[in-house]
Amino acid sequence: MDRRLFLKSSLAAATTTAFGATATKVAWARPNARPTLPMPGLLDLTQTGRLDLVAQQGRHRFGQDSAPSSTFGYNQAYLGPIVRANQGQEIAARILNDLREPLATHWHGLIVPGEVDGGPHQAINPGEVWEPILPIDQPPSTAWFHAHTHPHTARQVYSGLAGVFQISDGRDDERGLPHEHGVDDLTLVLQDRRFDEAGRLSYRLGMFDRMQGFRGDQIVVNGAPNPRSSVPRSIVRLRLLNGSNARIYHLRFDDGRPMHVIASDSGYWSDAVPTNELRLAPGERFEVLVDFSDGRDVSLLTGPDQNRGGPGMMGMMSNMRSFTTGFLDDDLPILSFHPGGRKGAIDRMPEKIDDDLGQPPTNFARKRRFSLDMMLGGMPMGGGMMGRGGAGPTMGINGRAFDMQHINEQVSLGTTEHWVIESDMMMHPFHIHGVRFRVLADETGQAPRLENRGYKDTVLVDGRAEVAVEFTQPAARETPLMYHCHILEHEDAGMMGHFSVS
Ligand SMILES: [Cu+2]
Repeated sequence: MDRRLFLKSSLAAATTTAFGATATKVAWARPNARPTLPMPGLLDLTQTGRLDLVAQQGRHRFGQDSAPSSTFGYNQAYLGPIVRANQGQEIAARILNDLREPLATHWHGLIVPGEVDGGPHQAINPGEVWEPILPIDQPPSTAWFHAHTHPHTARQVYSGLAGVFQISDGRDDERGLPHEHGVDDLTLVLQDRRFDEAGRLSYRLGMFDRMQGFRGDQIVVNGAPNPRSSVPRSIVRLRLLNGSNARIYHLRFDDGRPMHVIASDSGYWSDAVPTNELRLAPGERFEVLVDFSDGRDVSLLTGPDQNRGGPGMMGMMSNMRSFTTGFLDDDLPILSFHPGGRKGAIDRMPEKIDDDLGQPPTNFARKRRFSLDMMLGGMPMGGGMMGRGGAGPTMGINGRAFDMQHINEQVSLGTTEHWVIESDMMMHPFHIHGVRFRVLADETGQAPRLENRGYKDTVLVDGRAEVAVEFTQPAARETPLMYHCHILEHEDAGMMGHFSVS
């Protein structure tokens, strides 16, 4: 065999081993073949107060010409409906697990007691039903729900078990916000995926995926790769959810036009704040307004995700680094917008959105420290890193992998605490269940960066983040609340803990 050919084929084999599937750009990604943006139906609970979900297996075609993929979804083949409830409602939910494996369904962003939170302690068996009552007692926001079955969260979410949960107070007109679902109010679930040659969804974990979290080379929006969307020539609201397993998005428009941020995870900001780039970590949500009144076509892109590990991890894995360049270093198209002839309801950018957020709390009942640890055991490619019987690396918090039987922290109900979260080697999005918090400090070392203004439930820890957490919901030891890294492969590998509140 010719030496260059030999090198090329052994490189391809090594890449396949390291990543699982090779990165295949499929034909249906051509711009002229781009699908129309799907918009899941709105399941409006504001009159009924009842939420019926069936977790089911399905077959979903990601592109028009692609072979069907085996997927999971809630009430549909892939993803779930967009659920809308009103602030002050009590929702009677009923979730039937029609899969052939256990499933826990967590309400990410709902500030509810531990016994209805849907963490790993509340997994239901195939054929069984879970009926939590959800008190919706929090400000309007874009939350979501997704699989949280330990240690299968990453695969289950990747397969499609996620949906959006909007909380409304019916005051969008007063705020001057667009609110016609699917017209000038678009909910966008951003996910990166890999596909095989036939366009079928692929989730084969290589070593890098276990270490750094799984990243795909194509961005799928609401289940369609790189779609196109017709929008009115006016102000349009985008509700953005990062529903990816590990990718951090750096969102921007290809013509540089601003996004005006009006809300983050847990509610509105006081003012619409313009920015040209928005960082969106796994689990985070933002609502932005975009002005399409000039009628010009424009595309939303994401810049490279650099979260591949710092010097420590890269030193250890440096001989493999060349395999991770390539698709991770490129801009990726997400979604193109095509303003049509019609004008929407809102043609003026609102300035004031909601009440002043006020300063974060300064009085704390307690301070706790959490270090997010990739416990690699100092053995490159060896036993330590491939612990857990060779299934992958072990990860933990404060040196300890998640243990269903061991409650890590006990918190007093009604208190506010100061949590300091630290990371090395990589950035980790840290999510706390059943609460909202304010970010006191982050990697900027001064005032928190734009993304960390406002109330949140997930914060990207780049070295260090400090948050002020309000504990308003009880959680018994049998049904504790969770805190964890939202890189789902890290969570499954043990970077998670749980706490009771009483
Ligand atoms: Cu992590």
